[in-house]
Amino acid sequence: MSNFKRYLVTAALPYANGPVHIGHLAGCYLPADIYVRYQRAQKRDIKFIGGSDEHGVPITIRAMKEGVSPQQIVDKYHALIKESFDQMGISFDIYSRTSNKIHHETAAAFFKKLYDDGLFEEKETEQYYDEKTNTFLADRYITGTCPVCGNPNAYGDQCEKCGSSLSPEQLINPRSTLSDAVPVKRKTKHWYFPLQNYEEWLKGWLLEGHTEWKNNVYGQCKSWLDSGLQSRAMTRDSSWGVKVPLPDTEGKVLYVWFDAPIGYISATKELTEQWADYWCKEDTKLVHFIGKDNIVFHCIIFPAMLKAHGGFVLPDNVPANEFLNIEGDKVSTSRNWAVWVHEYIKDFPGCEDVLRYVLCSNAPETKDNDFTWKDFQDRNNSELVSIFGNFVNRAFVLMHKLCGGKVPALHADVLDESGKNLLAEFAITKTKVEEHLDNFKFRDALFEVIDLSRKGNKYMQEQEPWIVAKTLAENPDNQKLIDNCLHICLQLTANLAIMINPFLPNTAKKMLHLMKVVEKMLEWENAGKTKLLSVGYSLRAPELLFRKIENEEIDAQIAKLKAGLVKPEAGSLKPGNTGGEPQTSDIKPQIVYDDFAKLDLRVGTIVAAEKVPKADKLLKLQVDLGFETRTIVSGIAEHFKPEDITGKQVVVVANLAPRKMRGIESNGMILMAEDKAGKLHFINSVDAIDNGSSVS
Ligand code: B3M
Ligand code: ZN
Repeated sequence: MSNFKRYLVTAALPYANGPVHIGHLAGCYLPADIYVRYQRAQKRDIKFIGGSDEHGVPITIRAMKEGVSPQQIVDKYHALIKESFDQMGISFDIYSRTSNKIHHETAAAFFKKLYDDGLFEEKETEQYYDEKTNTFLADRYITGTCPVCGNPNAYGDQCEKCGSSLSPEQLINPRSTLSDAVPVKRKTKHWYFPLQNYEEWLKGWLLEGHTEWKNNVYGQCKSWLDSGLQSRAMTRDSSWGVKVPLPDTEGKVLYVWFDAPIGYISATKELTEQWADYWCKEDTKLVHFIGKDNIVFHCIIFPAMLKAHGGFVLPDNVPANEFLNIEGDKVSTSRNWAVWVHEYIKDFPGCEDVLRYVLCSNAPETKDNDFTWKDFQDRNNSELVSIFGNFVNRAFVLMHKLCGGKVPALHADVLDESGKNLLAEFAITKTKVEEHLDNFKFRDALFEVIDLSRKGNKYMQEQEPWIVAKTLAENPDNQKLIDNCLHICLQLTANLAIMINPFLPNTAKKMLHLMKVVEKMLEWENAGKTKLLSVGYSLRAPELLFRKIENEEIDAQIAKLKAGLVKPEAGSLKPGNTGGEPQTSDIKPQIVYDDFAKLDLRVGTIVAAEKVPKADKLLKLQVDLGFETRTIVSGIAEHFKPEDITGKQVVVVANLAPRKMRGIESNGMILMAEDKAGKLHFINSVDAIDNGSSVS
């Protein structure tokens, strides 16, 4: 471990075709960040590399569907993703993007070197082509009827209904998802990288040389290698991506999985002139943090590319995580079953560390795990608030009450066993945390830190300084017992700040503030020390580190998730939020008829309207639906006066899960039109319609 001079840590480059969700954080960015913060605290020479993956079919498809250019798509999502990472404290040294010039140059030069060395195979094949949109179609973008189960919406690579894996040729009535055209076969030439030539080398380097890798990673690699590798096309027909750097290759770009990992190299180049030290010197420890769907690319294909090119270090470890499900169901961006990071930050301002805590303590390190809002609440309320936060708070409250607001002395003459044991725990915990972090066991490491605070609570409970205080009149010497207890608890607080810092950096900062010490104290070498705060030093008044999370907040999140209210796009009208900037051309992702059929839309008449106190945007409406009158809270107060809208007819989403806003339960949502300027309008019908009529 220590024979490495420098560390290079990468986290997978997310596709810039949508926002990031908490599964992304748990799978890769959070563990990477914890690892990096820990190494930085150890004063290691380390670079943390990230960026957006801005090429590939998903981005061009998204652009086509939204009627904008791929550049517009990646600009929008790169900015959004970068901001989410910033706010969650993912402390990249650089967060770059693969549309940068330096990346195009680096990736093209890499390809050219392999080409010049004669390492590619050139092959002409027939591929499906959409003549309406002039695009070659990746298998995923062809649909048709499954020959196995008859599902009319099977994909060219797989039928999601029966699970059969397919090739486009097998589909009955194949159609392009882009234009509905019947795809035709066309000849095309591509450059293939013969992975089989690296099979023996990979077996030695990985299967024999890296038996220490996580089981899930090692196992996946082994099964790939055991079933034999094949040539893989490293170019594609597309106008979006890194142009193939060879003559007469108009309309051809590098395969996204060829260029994206090279993005780690280009971003390092962009970051520092010393980039080659990190990439080319053997005493660099290169670690790739990724999710499990990226294992083969990082453990087999990219290392083979690096090996073929020569001159680069190879990954020392690839600690991939499994997936995080949400409320028992797989994350699905198309079904909008996800908790979006930018939404979380809006809904729980100042609670970034809580999410970091929950995602780390429940990280899918060895198997898929489940995130539930209830568990989120429980972990916050019964661990962060009741154990860690409570310990620190009690130490501060009692120190102010019983020790004059200063760090009391430690009196060796009355120091008892439990005090000695707890002091010894500081260093023991430090060692355990180190061992876990060095082995990428983030949950276990975090558990040890929380456990140390649990021990602190237990110690305080046993010592009962508040009871001892009552004996002082009779026995003034007992102040020494109080001093010892609080001295130890405060030194423990300082240790907790250091050890929690990689996990919950904002919390560590707050603790520094309370203790009035500088950031330097957080250096890892200080962990385990028992004299971090000087005797007599006065500390600030207590402030709570964490707040309780209420049932209502959790219910609202569950309702929001279930009702599909969390939309990644701006511009949609939601209760309590009258749109962002309206984006007329920004059509949401396609839905199927079944999605639509779930909505129960009804006509209703607004029979009463009033302002919601202390909420500028909200009106509380009574809407007569014919069969009942509902209370609906709507974010339209800036657009209409209550008296102007009574009697108006509206379309109501009648089966939307109830949601509490400002303490009022809203039972549905009214629909309105929003113009370019963001102004809302009723869509009026000349005829009055019976309330309760359904709209479809
Ligand atoms: N963009 C795939 C993904 O987000 C891909 C990772 C690239 S890492 C070089 O799952
Ligand atoms: Zn099928």
